[in-house]
Amino acid sequence: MKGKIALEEHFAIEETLADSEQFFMPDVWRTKRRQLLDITDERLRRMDDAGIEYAIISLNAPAIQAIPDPKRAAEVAKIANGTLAELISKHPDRFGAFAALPLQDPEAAARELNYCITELNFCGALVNGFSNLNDDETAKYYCADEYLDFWGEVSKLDVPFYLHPRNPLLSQQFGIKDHPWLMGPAWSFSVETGVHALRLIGSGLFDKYPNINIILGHLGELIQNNIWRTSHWASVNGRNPLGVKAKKPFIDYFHNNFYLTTSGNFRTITMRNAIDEIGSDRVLFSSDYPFEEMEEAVKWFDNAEIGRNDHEKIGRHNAYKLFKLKI
Ligand code: GRE
Ligand code: ZN
Repeated sequence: MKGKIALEEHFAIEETLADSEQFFMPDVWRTKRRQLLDITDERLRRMDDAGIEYAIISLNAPAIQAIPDPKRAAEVAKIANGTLAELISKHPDRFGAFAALPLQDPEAAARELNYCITELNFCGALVNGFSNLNDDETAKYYCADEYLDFWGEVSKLDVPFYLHPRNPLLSQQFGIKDHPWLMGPAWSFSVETGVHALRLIGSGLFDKYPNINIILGHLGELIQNNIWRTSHWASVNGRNPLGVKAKKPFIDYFHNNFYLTTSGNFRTITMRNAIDEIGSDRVLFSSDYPFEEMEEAVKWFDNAEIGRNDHEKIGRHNAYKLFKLKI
């Protein structure tokens, strides 16, 4: 399929590059490093070959979210967003951008988002899970009341918020102790991100701002497989026994406020499950380059046994509509 749009596609700046090194053997890292720093050379050629017309680029992980000093986090976010705007400026028909946000300081994050959307023409924000504040063992999740004004800005600007994975805090890693392979994309990324998304639902955020759209990668970070059961127990007959603030069953918010992408999860039965659960209007193609290979994503997606209309919707149309693109 030609004309695909992809939206979990990463780059890095010198200040954040090292965050991705841990996931690769040294010889592979040399290649990934080069690919993270490139936007318009190898990446663009491979997009042409893969039938990806347009990619929305975002910073690598955890990057800004793991900078404990809020001032420095805001500085590096500004550098990343400015660099990205400059790098894609000659190819407005091929690249869009997600803002990196210093959510250690909700006001600074709201300001940066506003600037990126209104001045730099960005498509939304991509945030790598919770933010460390002041030290490596503090996690700020965005379900907290102090983030309500930030979400007000997201709602007002009416742009999607991509909740991208990061690893859990060291102190939360007991279950994976001595099994380091469970960290990162193999398992922990999804659990951490899924929990954060459920926290947003339970906080009642989507009752206050019903137009907020959260995007989850990796075909739903495990939530889609369990949402009925989560909803069944967390929303027990509206009795609210567990401090849930959300007014409706969890599954309603999942269906109305979430989009899922295929990033790094190239499995047809999982995509079909996503289509069945959330609807083919809310599933979007993505690759997760350069952490995954665009060619593998595309070969899988283009040949996956789903309806032709679904290929069009998931490969292009849904993103076109969600981001109000004019390419
Ligand atoms: C990602 O961005 O999703 C990612 C990483 C590092 C390793 C694998 C991966 O940031 O999918
Ligand atoms: Zn990613």
